[in-house]
Amino acid sequence: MRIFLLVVLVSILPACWYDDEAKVNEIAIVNAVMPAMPPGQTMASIYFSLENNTSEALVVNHLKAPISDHIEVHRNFYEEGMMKMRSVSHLSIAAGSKLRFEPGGYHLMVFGIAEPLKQGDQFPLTIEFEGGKSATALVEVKSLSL
Ligand SMILES: [Cu+2]
Repeated sequence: MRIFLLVVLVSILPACWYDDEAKVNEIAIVNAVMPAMPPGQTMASIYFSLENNTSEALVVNHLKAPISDHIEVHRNFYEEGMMKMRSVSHLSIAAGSKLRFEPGGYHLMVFGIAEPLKQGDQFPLTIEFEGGKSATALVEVKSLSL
């Protein structure tokens, strides 16, 4: 009888672990990086992939990081041959899709950074969505030439 119970437990446990992992990855912020900042600079961009593995569209509601209380979604565009950027007030990520935040496209813009961040620095980024869901990941500061 004891042996039988043990066998049952061992076969159930891996299934539970797998379930937990699937829940953690419902919404994922992948490969989040910020270019290292030159002295005197107070704003910077953040790039990453945002994966929506839920069955509903996600609408970005609020962006949080301890380095700033002012973070916006931006998008680059061309106008008269010049690369410009504008603030995006409504951003929706379709169910089961992935959105890349990358140079020349969508990015997060962080304002009012007190101390320029250096290569190797890290900080947490939280994206809150309408309806109460959220995702958090560590942003790594890297020397990137973009
Ligand atoms: Cu920008």
